Amino acid sequence: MSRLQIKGANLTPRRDSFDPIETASRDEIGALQLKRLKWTLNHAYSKVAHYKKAFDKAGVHPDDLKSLDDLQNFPFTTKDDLRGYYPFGMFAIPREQVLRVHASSGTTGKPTVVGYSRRDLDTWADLMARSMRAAGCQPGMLVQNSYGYGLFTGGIGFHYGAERLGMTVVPVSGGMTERQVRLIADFKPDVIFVTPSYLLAILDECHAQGVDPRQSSLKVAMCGAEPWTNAMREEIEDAFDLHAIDNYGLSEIIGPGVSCECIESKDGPHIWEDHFYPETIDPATGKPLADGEVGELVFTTLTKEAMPIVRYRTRDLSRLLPGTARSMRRMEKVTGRSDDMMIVRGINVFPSQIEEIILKDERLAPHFVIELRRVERLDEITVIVETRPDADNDVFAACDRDLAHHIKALIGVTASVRTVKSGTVERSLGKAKRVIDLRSKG
Ligand code: DLL
Repeated sequence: MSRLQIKGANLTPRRDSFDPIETASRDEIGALQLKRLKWTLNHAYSKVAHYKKAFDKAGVHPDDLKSLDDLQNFPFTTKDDLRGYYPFGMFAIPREQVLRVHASSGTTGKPTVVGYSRRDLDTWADLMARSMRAAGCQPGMLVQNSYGYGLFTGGIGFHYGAERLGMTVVPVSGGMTERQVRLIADFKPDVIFVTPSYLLAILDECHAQGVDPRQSSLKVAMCGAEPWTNAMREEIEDAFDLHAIDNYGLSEIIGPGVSCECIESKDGPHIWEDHFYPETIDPATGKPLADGEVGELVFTTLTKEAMPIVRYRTRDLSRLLPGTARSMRRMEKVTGRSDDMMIVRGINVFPSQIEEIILKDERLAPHFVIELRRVERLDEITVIVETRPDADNDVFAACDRDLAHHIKALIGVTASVRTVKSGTVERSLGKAKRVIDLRSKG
């Protein structure tokens, strides 16, 4: 059966439903970007104290931008810059005209607060609706929205986008996994919006309740908000017999809706370049990289009124690729952040590399955490991974040995492995926490 006809539905969107810019020429896109970039730099410089100071210090003025390449001369914005103006100091319009704020979870230090004008909220809903259409959603479909509602941009961002497209939204939010499974059975949603790791928790619960996930009504899962590999995509698609579509975003830029995969190609998210200008840089030197080279993603907003952002360093590692299903450029699926990277005896290790290796072993489940310890000034990692529920009781020692061997062979690091019983590793309700850093504890 063709992947595009899972459960009998042809989900490829009709070209006449696209926004015109989705099929515009590169010249048209570039011209629009330049016009909007000039506006953004002027808006930021004249309305936000931080940008006035930062541009002046770097010796640049918005009028210096004559071409898109000139953006390279402007300073970066970092999370620390935003934190320094906590809570509302980065707003470019009076607080009274900001209709909504969201904030990052702030697990490390102060949260970062972001604000939206009426026009920003409208743009956001439009871009979410565009993303959903690209993912195979259609007006009239029913969607279970299992992203968390609240300060996190996932739940509410998806909610308004789905309404904008004309879908029926079930705003269940994250958590209460038993109820998630019951609602899937009772309401028969076509689509679920959810983090990939929480979708795995829902899968476990289906098994626990004796529900066959492949018989569910779900045709599409829009997964994002955390790194996940193509191996994980296959795992999810096979388990539920649906299309798992990647969508990417971050609150500082708008939330979800920065980029989204198209169901007909599933080859990395297309960046909605009419609203966000992407660059990649060498994370060590800050030097711009050419398209195709892997580096840190940097985004500049092109239309945001309440909180314009110039050259935001995302810490996400990816590369820019030419458009396929749309003329806007794609980004390679983000499977790691520079701050997730562990350096173990000189070797860079990302949780996603471990995920890929685990998923190749049929005895193991995709539930794992990595403990990082420092022993005599050297970092050591322990991978704690679950067996599949149907695995034999005597496989543990062999799994420990085999996974350690594959990690050594494929990544080059020595890892200890502890294989544990199904259900032992804590499940996430939203973004999974893969690395437990115990280094300060000796
Ligand atoms: O996670 C926005 C979002 C919500 C995107 C729902 C998609 C779906 P933040 O909480 O600000 O915003 O976290 C942003 O999450 O810099 C990435 O490191 C990571 N991330 C988001 N989407 C993806 C993805 C939302 N598809 C941070 N793949 C980003 C990999 C992702 N990482």
